[in-house]
Amino acid sequence: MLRRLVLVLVLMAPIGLRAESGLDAWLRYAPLEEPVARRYRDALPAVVVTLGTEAPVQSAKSELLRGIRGMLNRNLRAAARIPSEPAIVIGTLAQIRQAAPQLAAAGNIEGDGFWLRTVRSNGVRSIVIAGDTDRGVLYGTFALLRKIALGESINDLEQKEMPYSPIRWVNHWENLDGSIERGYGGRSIFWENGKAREDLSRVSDYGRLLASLGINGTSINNVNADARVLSSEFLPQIVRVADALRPWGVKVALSVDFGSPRTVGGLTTFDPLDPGVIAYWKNKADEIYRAVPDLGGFVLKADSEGRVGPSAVGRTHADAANVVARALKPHGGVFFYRGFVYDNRMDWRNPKNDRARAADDNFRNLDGKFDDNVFIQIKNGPIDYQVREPASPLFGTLEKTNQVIELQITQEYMGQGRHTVFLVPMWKEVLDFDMRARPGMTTPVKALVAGKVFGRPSGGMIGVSNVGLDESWFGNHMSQANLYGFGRLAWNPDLSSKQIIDEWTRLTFGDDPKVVETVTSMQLSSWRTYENYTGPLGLQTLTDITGNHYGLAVEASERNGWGQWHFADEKGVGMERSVARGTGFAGQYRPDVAKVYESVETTPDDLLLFFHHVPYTQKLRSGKTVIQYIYDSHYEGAETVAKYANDWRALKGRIDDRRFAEVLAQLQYQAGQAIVWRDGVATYFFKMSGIADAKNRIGNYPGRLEAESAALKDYAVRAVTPPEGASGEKAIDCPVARCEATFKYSGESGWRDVTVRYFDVNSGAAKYRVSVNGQLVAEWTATDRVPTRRIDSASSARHIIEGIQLRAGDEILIEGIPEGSETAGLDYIEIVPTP
Ligand code: GCV
Repeated sequence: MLRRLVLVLVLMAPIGLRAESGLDAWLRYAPLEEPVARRYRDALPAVVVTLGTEAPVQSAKSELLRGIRGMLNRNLRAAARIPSEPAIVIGTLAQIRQAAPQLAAAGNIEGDGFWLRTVRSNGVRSIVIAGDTDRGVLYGTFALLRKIALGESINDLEQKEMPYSPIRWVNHWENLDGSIERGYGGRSIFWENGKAREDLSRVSDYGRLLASLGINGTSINNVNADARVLSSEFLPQIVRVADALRPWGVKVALSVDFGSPRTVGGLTTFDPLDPGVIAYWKNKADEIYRAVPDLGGFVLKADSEGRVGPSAVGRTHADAANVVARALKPHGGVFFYRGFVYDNRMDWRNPKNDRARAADDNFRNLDGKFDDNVFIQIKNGPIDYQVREPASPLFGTLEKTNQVIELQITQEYMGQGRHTVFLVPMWKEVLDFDMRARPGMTTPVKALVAGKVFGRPSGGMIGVSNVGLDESWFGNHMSQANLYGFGRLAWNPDLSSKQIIDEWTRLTFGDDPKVVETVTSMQLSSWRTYENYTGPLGLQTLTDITGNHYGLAVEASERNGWGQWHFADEKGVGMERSVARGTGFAGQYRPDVAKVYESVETTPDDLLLFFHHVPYTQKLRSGKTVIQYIYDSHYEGAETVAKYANDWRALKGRIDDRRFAEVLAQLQYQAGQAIVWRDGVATYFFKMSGIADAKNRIGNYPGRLEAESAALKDYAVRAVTPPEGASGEKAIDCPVARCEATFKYSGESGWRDVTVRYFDVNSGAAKYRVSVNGQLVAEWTATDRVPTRRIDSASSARHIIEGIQLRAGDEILIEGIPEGSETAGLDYIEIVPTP
């Protein structure tokens, strides 16, 4: 349905700006407005000199040519020697010192950093892009192009930048068959049918995006690893992908399976202390490095969600990590050992059990036992990418072990590319959070993971990206801001969310002030908005935890071993994690932080229910009760998304038609889903608590007529599971070839908008036809793709028919025509005055 709607909107749009697919993301190099372009043309030399022949430096040169051609409509002349006229000179500092000492200033650059300078020598003005490494040259080039695209002056350049930390990587959870675990932008750019894709041009495009942000490494297969990646036969496939990324300075890493010595190595064990296993890892690393000498290293998910790990053979995580790390060490490789180790079969009846404790419990006693090329890769929060979590205590625990933070760019629990949620503000809260890990200094997470607090040799940030073959990369143009923001923060975590989104918006959609204002304010508020309707106060995302992680299912987290419990009952809600009364999780933090989380009074409202079980009548700092906050935040969230869609609509003609239409469709869909969440969560808690909404909104939906109360021909009424997935807890579906539901309008006469709330499951393409007094007013086919085959909140969709003249007694007939396993389900219609 959504795709059709997009197509219709595209066709209807007036001829405007050229249609853009989103493929170039923030590297569009759109032509600059004439007076601005002229200024840059005057300031820029006509020649570009490239010192060095290394692939990233050559990429820098071609990128510069491409960018200047796109933005300024000028073709720079490429040269290998410094001319006597003004030139842009690009190379490493060492190369520049050798070829043109007059252009190199005293001083140094470190760690993939760059230096942009305007140099006047012998009356000639040059622009020098110097890098510490080849990568630095590339990063400096992208920085110069960004400055031009953002309209910043390049007249007297003196800008030196060094990244905050050496590890700025992304991970990909891509399976060798081309599917992606938790990917929402189509099939894998790397793999197809067990091999690297024939055409790897999208990998190269992706490398370019990564390089523009300073990202220098990526793993290319799922952490739920297929052991085949380590087989000798597969090696040529890895070589091909590494070749496609190398020109962009992006190293490749592999996710490995800890059982590989046995599953593909022909051994009888994978015990890391077994001499045969030690030899297996060493020989394997040697073999891979012979083919890919610049391989970044390995990533491992062990003892987690069914993956084998050292516990199966009575060894520690340190034993496991060090054996693999020692195999990588001679080649300069690093080993990321994921801190995401937990038991997903925990007994929920034991009030001391707590999944949040797992990372710290597993690694605390091993601090100092890991080799120096091992990194514990720690998710931002102690659970699993929920809409709000505190920073993982493990960041503050490890002193003698390297660590990196793992952030999730792909929006697994955050609306899966169907909801716009800009995650940078959330990441910043964690990165800036002071863990109080060392007396006498501030110890924010960003400094801890960079190794700056305890003097570790290295550290950094890893983002789970999972882009796909869709031209928009993520299935939603707005989601690109998360990859952009991740990269910018990995380079410099001190940038503000505002600055990042401002840059991204202008690079992605242009400089029109109304566009910039609309997009930036939407993006900046979008995380809070999403939290408002999916899981406020630290409840975590109230989604289908054991299923698709997308739709609403408040109790899916409960009474199972996955440990994402919120323990809502008649009296109260929240998980008690204090030391005094709960699981003791709060005590895993350093004392100053632990004290804050220990008591209800000092825990911030946003995390209250993460740390404490409280009565629904518990007052928040605002004076509002917890239950009223749950109601209000859901209404507020849904209203805000409706406003996003309206605000976006006002940008028509200011953004190219294609992206305008696609984002509009996405926001309208999100606005519809936010209502489903609002109604479902509010009803659930109303039923559970028995406490009325002070504004009396629950169950009172102006103009809503339930499908189960319509006059039905062949449609059958059915209960929906979980009940909060449908209005009135019921829906109707059609067990035969064609069914009818007739609604009688009993309101005043006038122009009305009619919303039809139906169910669009992913196993068919049912048709709907709507007539008023026998006159057809709308018809559509339900072909949207959402991750459910069931009639539930995830498949809940809406079709709005605007401007119908209705009089009391008019009959609205909906015909449902099932197709495949899609039964033309209906939830309700809602009739409201046309605005
Ligand atoms: C790759 C969550 C996700 C899984 C993912 C896992 C992980 O549980 O739902 O899909 O597995 O995290 O990070 O390993």
